[in-house]
Amino acid sequence: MNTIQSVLLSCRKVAVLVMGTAAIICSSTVMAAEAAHVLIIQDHRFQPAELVVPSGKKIKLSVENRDSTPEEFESHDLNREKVIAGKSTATIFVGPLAPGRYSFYGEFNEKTAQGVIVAQ
Ligand SMILES: [Cu+2]
Repeated sequence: MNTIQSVLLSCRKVAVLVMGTAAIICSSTVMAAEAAHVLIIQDHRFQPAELVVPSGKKIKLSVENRDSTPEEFESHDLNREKVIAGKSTATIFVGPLAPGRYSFYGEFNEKTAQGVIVAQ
């Protein structure tokens, strides 16, 4: 085996080790971070209008606006506001939340876009 082959072989071993480490890091991250809770905006309404989430955990909300017009996710209870362009998805992190009900609404269509997050 010449030096170049030896180096290549070492590199391959390192690469495998690095990939193994990355895989371990990835899987622990997946375990720590819960899947996103999906809220859909359609016809200026939130679906579901009542979203149940676990209390005491950081919550990732994936808010998909299927309308062609922008909407603003607004919640005084959660201290969050975020504009979501039409036909796009935004991620909003909330919590960890104490058990309870946290209302939110779409500021641009407040009459119809109403919802509540229930932490339990
Ligand atoms: Cu969850």
